[in-house]
Amino acid sequence: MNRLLGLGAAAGLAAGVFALGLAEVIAGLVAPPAAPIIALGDVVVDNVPAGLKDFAISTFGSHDKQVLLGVAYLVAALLSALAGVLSVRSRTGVAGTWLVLGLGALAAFAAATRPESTAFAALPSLAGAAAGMFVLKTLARLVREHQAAPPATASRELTGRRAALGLGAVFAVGVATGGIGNWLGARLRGAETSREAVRLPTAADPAPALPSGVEVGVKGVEPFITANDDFYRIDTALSVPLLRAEDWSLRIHGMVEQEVTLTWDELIGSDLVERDLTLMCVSNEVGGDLTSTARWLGLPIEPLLERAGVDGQADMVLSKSSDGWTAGTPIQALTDGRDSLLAIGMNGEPLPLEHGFPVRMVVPGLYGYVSATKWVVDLEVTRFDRAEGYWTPRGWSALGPVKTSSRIDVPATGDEIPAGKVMVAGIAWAEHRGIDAVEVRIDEGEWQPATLAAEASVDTWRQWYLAWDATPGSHRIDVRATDRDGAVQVGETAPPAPDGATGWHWILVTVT
Ligand SMILES: Nc1nc2c(c(=O)[nH]1)N[C@H]1C(S)=C(S)[C@@H](COP(=O)(O)O)O[C@H]1N2
Ligand SMILES: [Mo]
Repeated sequence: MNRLLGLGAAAGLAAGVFALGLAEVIAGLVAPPAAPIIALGDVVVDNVPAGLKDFAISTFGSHDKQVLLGVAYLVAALLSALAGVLSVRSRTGVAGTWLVLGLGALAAFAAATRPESTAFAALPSLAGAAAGMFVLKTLARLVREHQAAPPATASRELTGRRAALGLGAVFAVGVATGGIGNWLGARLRGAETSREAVRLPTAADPAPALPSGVEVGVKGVEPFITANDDFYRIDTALSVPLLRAEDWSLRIHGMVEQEVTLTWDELIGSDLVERDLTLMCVSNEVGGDLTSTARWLGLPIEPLLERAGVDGQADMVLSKSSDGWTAGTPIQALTDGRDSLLAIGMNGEPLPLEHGFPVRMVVPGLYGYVSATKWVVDLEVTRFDRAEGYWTPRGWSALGPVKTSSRIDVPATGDEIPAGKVMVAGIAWAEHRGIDAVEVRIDEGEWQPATLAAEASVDTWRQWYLAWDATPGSHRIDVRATDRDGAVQVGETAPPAPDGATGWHWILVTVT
């Protein structure tokens, strides 16, 4: 009996892989986000309680999506095995078939009700489920035939070989089609090809030269400019939106005198500016690494809004991505002269696909969740009392100015360091206000002024260091920053939700 159940579970697993693989290929052909695991995962992402999302980001950071997908595949594997067990236990195996159909229908429903869903969204899951039901029935029959054959007979051996062959073949085909489906999906959308063909124009208004000394030259401190591959990534997109630049356009509408549609050709032919700007995630914990700086190339948003003619009653721009994510940005932050951009370039390259290719928003001074819309395709001029961004109904503040803060990069908690001169160093930020001072204290003693690196602009983070004469023993080191408005970094600890973490970052080191 145990052996029967084991074989049943294996048959279920093989059928599950086959069904998902086939669904993946069809999704690759019609719509990548309609793949069953992606569609169901998207529903989970959009509906998890704020606390759980917060936990996932603080625990897994930029890898939260891989973890979620891993869990989803594990659940799918367990349910497939269950379907297999159910289908070998009875002659008809009807319960297993129903389970597969139910899961397929659920995924089809999820895919069909997504904001970016197309007419064919239900197809991958339904076709996958149908194929899965058929394959599972066949495998279950082979398994039952094998179990029914009298032990130690030729027929026992033959049916066993047949069942093993069937299982292996179905499994292998499933894995192969899954891989092909993914690849096909990306190829057919042509996003990567489109990106490779983009030639960024030189900026009409280049970034000001970096002053010498924006880096303090202490090993272990975050580089001033983050390489694209190291740039933190946070978004709700389980499957990265695959847009082609040449198809892109942005619609500006709502409380405006006249709708404006901006095409890619117009955008890339416009006078572009280049700026170094630091991006910060509201989910960043005290001491966290959900912040990066890049040199962005883009079109200023303010003149675009002027062209549309913004109604005096409007106070928000609701920006929307191709996959339906939204951010609500105060119009003031887009029209007060700061470098709010529709960015197309990141450190001299077209935006990487995961960072919003072909076009994203970047607004100095605001957390990403209320401003930095990637894959942006729509700007609706509206009011905060009429519309809200994606995270607001999920427990996050409608407004998200970045809080003045600082972080110790070296040494790190747990480090053992020899007594004598030790460089304590890190970064501080108060985007769009600027950092005026950073102070460090040892063992909760007097605050001592740290030396600040040169300031690139008020919109970027600033490095700092303090030469500390370390004495043997264990020590606690705290840091706090003061911004140009004279506001000192808040010392009371608060979690990221609803509008950004507070508290001083501190570390514990042992000096020998
Ligand atoms: N389309 C879309 N844009 C988005 C998000 C998202 O989930 N979807 N997340 C925002 C958040 S919360 C942050 S912090 C920044 C992160 O940008 P990055 O991934 O390029 O670092 O993107 C913002 N733009
Ligand atoms: Mo974020």
